[in-house]
Amino acid sequence: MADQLSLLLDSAERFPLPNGLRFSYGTSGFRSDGSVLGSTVHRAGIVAALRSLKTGSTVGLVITASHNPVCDNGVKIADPDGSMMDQSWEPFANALANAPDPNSLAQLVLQFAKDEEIPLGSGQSAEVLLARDTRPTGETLLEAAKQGISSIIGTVAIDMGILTTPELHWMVRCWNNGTKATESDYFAQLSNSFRSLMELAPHDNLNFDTVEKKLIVDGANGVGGSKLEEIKKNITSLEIDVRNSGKEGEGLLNEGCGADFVQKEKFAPCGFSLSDLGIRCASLDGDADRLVFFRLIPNSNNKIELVDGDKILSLFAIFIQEQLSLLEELPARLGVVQTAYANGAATDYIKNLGLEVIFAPTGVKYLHEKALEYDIGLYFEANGHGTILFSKEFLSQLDSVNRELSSKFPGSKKQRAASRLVVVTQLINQAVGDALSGLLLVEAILHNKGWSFQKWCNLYQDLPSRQLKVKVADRTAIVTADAETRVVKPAALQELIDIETAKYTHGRCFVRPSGTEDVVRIYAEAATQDSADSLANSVAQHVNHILGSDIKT
Ligand code: G16
Repeated sequence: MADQLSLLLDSAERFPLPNGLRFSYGTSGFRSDGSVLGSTVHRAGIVAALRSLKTGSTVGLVITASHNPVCDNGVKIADPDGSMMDQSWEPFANALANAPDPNSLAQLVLQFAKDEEIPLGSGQSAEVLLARDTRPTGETLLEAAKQGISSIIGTVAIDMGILTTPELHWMVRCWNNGTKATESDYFAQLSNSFRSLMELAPHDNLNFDTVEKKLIVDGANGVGGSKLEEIKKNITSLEIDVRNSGKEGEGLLNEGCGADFVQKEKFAPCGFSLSDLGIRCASLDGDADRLVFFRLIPNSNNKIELVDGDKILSLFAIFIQEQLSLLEELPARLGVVQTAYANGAATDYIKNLGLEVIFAPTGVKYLHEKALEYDIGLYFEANGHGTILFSKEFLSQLDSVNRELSSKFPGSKKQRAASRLVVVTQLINQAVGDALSGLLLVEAILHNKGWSFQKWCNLYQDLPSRQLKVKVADRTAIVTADAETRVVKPAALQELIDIETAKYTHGRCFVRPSGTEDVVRIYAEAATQDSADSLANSVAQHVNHILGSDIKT
């Protein structure tokens, strides 16, 4: 233990806590300006190493600030199954990130190891897979993470390179399932399963719309564009044109582009113009864990028709439900998880499909947890972050049904439905929301259904909505409840929101502190766009008045 203590002290000495700053493991790990994150990432490395020791499995650590501006950076930890780190470890991660000096840091580690019965210094080995996105501060922070990891005796850090967040999560899951998968395995899995699903499209549907082969993808000038360029080399049935791929001269990460910009502003990203009218387009965020689709509206100054996470979710739900309806021998409990940001029209639509819908607070870690309660759990945030989870039991039943049908009734409708489901389980990234795997699944489903983009858009009409953000002195002054639909502190704010909301037909409004930016977010929905705008604005004024702020869209 003496060796362990001195190793920790030496290492921590090199990464002092910046003066006057506090760090908190938020919606998606630690985030801040990249230049102040050295100590935080170093300490996150220690947390990851301990997590690996505790679980006796490989864990992951990824350095990214996803949709945030290029000057920001962040770090998140992936658990052995590829999901976000168990929330019960967040208080320790927070305490460690804010430990004032090496001594208190080392004491926290030793005490936590004792409390959690972590075999620290016992000779047990541990392993952390590392990745980062393309941010300029990434390389230095990666080094900080490596040093944090190697300050726990017996832990090995394996650098997997520049990856999307979902790639790293997927690899962690594979490594713990016995396959030391690399990036080329990821590319192969996505392109092979995409091809298989395309080939499983029914040939007997004469009512097919023509599904345009061309797709333009906005890569947010992040890490996803170049990965998609690789994947598309093995895909012939789609013509993918990647824009904002992060190459020299194409623009800044997430600036005027990317899924967050497209979904919130409802404008085409930079690099898109009138010559793209009529073409199906998609947008990834900076680390390619979010996905939305859109199409330019003619004569509208670059306004777009948006297909957000809710509509992606609806498409996935319909497709899975359709396959299951052909397979009465495969009963499954399907559940859909959304957040308060889900458009009211989307929730109604999914409920009308006969599906169970439940709500979770913002942040995939919360949605993922709920989706695990079903045989098939589909979750999506309106911002395009989501995936589909299949329980182990369901997967094994599906496998045996598929084998039996393939041997007894090859080529039958039922057998093809079972095969489609099998391929969906391979194409979708079950570790975490993944824009690239989601994008290919959308494309393959549209092809299977013979649906044009228009038909998909027409599934239901979104209620008009508006999102605003307000910079406040202390966003933590807002405390919410009921999956963020109500403010419990300050209580006066909720009373004002209720009064404003009651003024509008189909009015709905909530506010919440962001977990990734220093702002309070406001969401409003109403029967008309003017009403949604006006509701959002008046609530923003109240937030402004109560908390002292500065309104931003
Ligand atoms: C992260 C989470 C998302 C969540 C978003 C919310 O996104 O991964 O699940 O929806 O934060 O951000 P905020 O709390 O600021 O509204 P990302 O893409 O930045 O990792």
